[in-house]
Amino acid sequence: MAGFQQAVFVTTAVAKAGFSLTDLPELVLAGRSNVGKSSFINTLCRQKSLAYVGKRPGKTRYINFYQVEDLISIVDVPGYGYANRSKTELKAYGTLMEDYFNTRPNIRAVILVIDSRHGLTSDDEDMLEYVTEKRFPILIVATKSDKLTQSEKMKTNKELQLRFGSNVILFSALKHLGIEEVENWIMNKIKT
Ligand SMILES: Nc1nc2c(ncn2[C@@H]2O[C@H](COP(=O)(O)OP(=O)(O)O)[C@@H](O)[C@H]2O)c(=O)[nH]1
Ligand SMILES: [Mg+2]
Repeated sequence: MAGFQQAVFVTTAVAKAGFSLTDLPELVLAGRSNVGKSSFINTLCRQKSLAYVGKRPGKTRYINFYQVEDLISIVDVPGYGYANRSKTELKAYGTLMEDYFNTRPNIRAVILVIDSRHGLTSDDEDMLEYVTEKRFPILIVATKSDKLTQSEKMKTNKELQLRFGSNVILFSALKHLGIEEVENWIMNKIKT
């Protein structure tokens, strides 16, 4: 497996009817809005603009489906924790997420992308609880680690490892750190 270089964008879904028709093993990417999910996808797939990277904290309301050859489907679900969401928007978000998690039989693992500077926020804890209940393998990717000093990195790593064991990887899209570890983790969970 020569990495995820051959990834392509498949489709964007605003609702259940638009979900990708693939039956490939599926990897879900979840995280707060603006945490660096799009940058993570681009870095993992060694592409500059496969996924849209926002300049300002954005409201990505849609589910984006990507595919790596005939191996794996990568699904970027909408970022949460965006402050100025109306009740209607929050309800639509909940429906879309429920529809996604309840209708996809091939989900193999969930990557929860967090900000390495902040650890898990209460929104992250909610998401973690949600996917833990569904019994998916979970990887914590702590991104933007380039913003940490060496000693902060060690401290963060230690804290996260105490809780999540080997299912933690410090990552940086900017410095391209953690890519191989992530690839290995994914391949281990995907192969059956
Ligand atoms: N320093 C640094 N900035 C990052 C990193 N990953 C993402 N960013 C920045 O964080 C902002 C949000 O990134 P984006 O990938 O669009 O986040 P998303 O909303 O979770 O998809 C952008 O300004 C990125 O350039 C990283 O590893 N290091
Ligand atoms: Mg994004």
